[in-house]
Amino acid sequence: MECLFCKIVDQEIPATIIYENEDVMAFKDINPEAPVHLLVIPKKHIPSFAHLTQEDNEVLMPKIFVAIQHLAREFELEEEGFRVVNNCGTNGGQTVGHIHFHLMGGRRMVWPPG
Ligand code: IU
Repeated sequence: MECLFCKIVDQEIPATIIYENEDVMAFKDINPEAPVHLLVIPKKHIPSFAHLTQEDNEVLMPKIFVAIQHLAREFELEEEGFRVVNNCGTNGGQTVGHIHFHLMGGRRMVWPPG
């Protein structure tokens, strides 16, 4: 198995895991671009947003968004705001082929992203 994030899920390579339930995991981005920079992923291997099935959309994605909301609260990001990012595919700038959502906060973001 070559997927780095699957290896993090299986704890074969280290990560600072912040949150975990049966379906979802969140860990600190190894190269943070904001004071809070977490990656929220499904444990199931899905290569990108473009690969989500209808069942993923109905069953898994709500769990991802509940986890993001929980983490935004836990890291006290709600009052000042935060950003949730999914990079999909080559043009989206995706570099790891396991769908992930960046939860970033603690500084003022700029728009548009590069
Ligand atoms: P992207 O959306 O695919 O570009 O984001 C991948 C992120 O994964 C990026 O911010 C990396 O810093 C991060 N990351 C990580 O946290 N741990 C790793 O072992 C690897 C990448 I490889």
